[in-house]
Parts: sequence; C-alpha cells; structure tokens
Amino acid sequence: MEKLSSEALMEMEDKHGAHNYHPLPVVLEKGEGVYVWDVEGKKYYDFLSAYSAVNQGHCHPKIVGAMNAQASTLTLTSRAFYNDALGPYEKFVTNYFGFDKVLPMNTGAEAVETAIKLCRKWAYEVKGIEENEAKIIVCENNFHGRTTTIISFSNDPDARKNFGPYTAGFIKIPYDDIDALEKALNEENIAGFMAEPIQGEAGVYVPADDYLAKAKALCEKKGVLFIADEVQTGIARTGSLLAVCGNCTCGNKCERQSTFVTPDILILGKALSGGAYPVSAVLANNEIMNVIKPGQHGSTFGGNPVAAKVAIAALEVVTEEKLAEKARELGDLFRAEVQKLVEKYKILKLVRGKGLLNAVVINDSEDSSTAWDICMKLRDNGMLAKPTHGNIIRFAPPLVMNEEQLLDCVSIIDKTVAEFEK
Ligand code: IF1
Repeated sequence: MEKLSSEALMEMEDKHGAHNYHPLPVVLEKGEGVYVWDVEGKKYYDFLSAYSAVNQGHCHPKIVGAMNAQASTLTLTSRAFYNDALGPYEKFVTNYFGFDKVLPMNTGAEAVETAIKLCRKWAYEVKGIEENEAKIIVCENNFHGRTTTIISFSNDPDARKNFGPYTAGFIKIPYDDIDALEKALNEENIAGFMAEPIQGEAGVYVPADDYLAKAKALCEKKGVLFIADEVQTGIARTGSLLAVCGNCTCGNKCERQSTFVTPDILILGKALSGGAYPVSAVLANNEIMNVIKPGQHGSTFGGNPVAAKVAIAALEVVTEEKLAEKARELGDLFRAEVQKLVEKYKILKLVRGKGLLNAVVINDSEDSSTAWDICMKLRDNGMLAKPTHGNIIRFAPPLVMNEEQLLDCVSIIDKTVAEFEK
C-alpha cells in the first residue's frame, strides 16, 4: 500500500473522525525517547509528552518489552477470574506509593469517577452523612476529565456547555485559597476536597508551597477526605514522585518528608503506563477502600494483565533512571534559561512551573492566535508544543531528556520567538 502523506491522513481524519480535537497540523508515525517523526520523516522534539503521559520517553524498551511479552501470553481475563499478574502489581504499586490498597482502572477520568464514588460511599457508611447529601469541594478552573459528572463541576464552557443536566453534589472554590477552603469546610455534609496539586490545563498554576499541607490539615480537622488528582502531575513530572511530595529530596519514594502531604485518596493515570497503554489507579487505605464490596464497582479492562505488567515496568523506569531528580534539575534549568528569553522578548510575559511541567504566558490577548502561531513555527523549527488556554503554551518534555537536548530546545524557542518580536 502506498504511503499516505500528512495531508491525506489529516483529510482522512477530518472526513471519518469526530471533530473533537483541533490538533496541530503534524502527522506522527514514530516515537523514540524525546523524539517523534512525522510521516515525511521529519524529526521533532516532543515537548508535550501526550499531556505528561510519556514521562519515560516514547517506546521505552523496558515498557514495550513488558507489554509485548504479556500481550502475547494473556491480555485480558476480566475480573470474573483471577490472573497471575494483578496481585503482584497491586502489591508493587501499593508499596511504591505507600497505601494499603489500589482499585485499578483504565483512564484518568475513570479513576476520578472512582474516587468520587469511593469518597461518597465512605461519607455515608463511615462518616455517617445522610445518603445522597454528600458534597465534594473542587477548585475553579479544574480539569479532571470529560465524563458527565466531571464536567458537571467544570467552569470551562467548552467542556460543559450543552452536556446537561449536570450531576449535583459539588462546591467550587478558588484554587490556592486556604480561607475559601476553610469556609467551605464549615458547610454541611462535606465528604471530600479534590484538587490537582498543580492545575495543568488551567495553565500550570503552581499553588503556594504550603497550600496542600494546609489543605490536608484542614480536611483532617474536619474529617473530610483530601483527594489528590495526580493524573498529570504525578509519576515524577514535577520533580518528585508525586507533586504532593512537596520538596522531597530523593524524588523517588522519599521517606515521607515533613512536607509530604499524604492524600486520603490518590488518583494516578497517564505516565503510570509511560503512555504505552491506558492504565489508571485509585489508592487509599483500608478504612476508605474497604467500603467497596464485590459487585459495587469495576470495569472490563480494569487491572488487566497487560496493564499490570506495563505499570510495573513504567514505575521501575522512574526509579532506575531517577526521573524525579532529572525533572527537578532540568526543570530548574529550563525555567532559568526561558526567564532570560522573557527578559529579552516583549512577546513573552512569564514562565512558571515545577519540575518539567512548565508554561510560558504569551504577552498578547487571550483570544489572539499568537500562542498557536508560535507553536506552528516551533513545529517548523523541529519542536512540538501546544497552547493550553488562549495565550499560554505548555512545555512538558519526556523526563528522559538530557541537558544538551533541553538547551537545544531553548535555543529553538529563542529562534522562534524572535520571529514574533515586533
Ligand atoms: C483531553 C487537558 C491535560 C488530567 C487530570 C484527569 C484527567 C486529565 C489532571 C483525565 C486528562 C488530558 C485529557 C485530554 C488532554 C489532557 C489535558 F488538556 F484536557 F486538560 F492534560 F491538561 N485529571 N488530561 O489532566 O484523564 O481520562 O484523559 O485519561 O481530554 O483533551 P483521561
């Protein structure tokens, strides 16, 4: 069959696929480490990492090896029967993150939905809130996925409009505002507080250093569950194993430093599989997780043998290659170098982030196309990134990048932005 061009492939998607995305016009056919290649053979640095799912780099041999081996042995049993991969994975992942139990799911949104159901059930059966009265506090400008319940508490019109009627039982408060949280915690029937340790989609908003610790302490005082959505910030992305780890030094399985904020419910996804396979997870201790009894929650693929083997390999790579420490060091270097560009170019307003989850705010109106135009030029110059909202460009390379490659990307950003300087 003749090789289809980028144009032909984009037209094919446009004709046969739902238009639920507006991708940058580049058609990728190969990925390896920090690089991807388009169908014409052009090579790019990947600076999005599939929204932080490919932290371990594209097609990591250890992860792909584990996937191939299991995929040619036993792919799926469903949970109607046991299999020889799930127990060892559950033991591995609960020890890795320090929780009693894990409920394995597939996508991030499924894990968020699972956490919401778990929190509600715990509220009724352990805390004693009256049934159907449980409320969960969430933050404005959140992004937790795209199911109907999750978009019910979104304030992004694109994510929410015309998908009603909406699920009740959520209270929205400003992000990074401890007073607002304290006030909301005084309301009736509060079961949980769910937040992203750094708001990714909103534009990489890093809260005050003590926000999460104070939030957890307030929740503890009020007998409310603190639910951390680490789907995007977890798995070493922000310079520690989890973003709630604060400023731990080791990055991997730190000795629960004083700044470590233990969530009551931890939500993982994306890089839990290194981007090779849909794997998500909800972790909690027995007092919470044991409210779920047989037949009360699950999914066909949740905890399948391929997912189990892939996730173990993906997490072993994080430890073996010290990816949290790398993200911390390279992230500091990236922000320092890009800050020099902010001082050099009027078109760049600021750079912010933690570890290798960063964003640059473009000095133009929210509705301008400048951020998009810059990403199009970055593409021409061999680097792929995409705006989050309006005038914010997210920069999140695979954590396996080395200093030379990072500095090469900074020089690509420099060269590209120079073309937009009026
Ligand atoms: C899209 C955004 C990022 C997430 C957090 C749960 C989920 C996500 C913190 C749900 C997913 C993805 C979804 C994808 C693009 C991407 C995204 F732009 F949508 F908001 F990363 F910022 N919690 N984020 O970031 O996980 O069900 O997707 O596996 O929907 O466009 P999922």
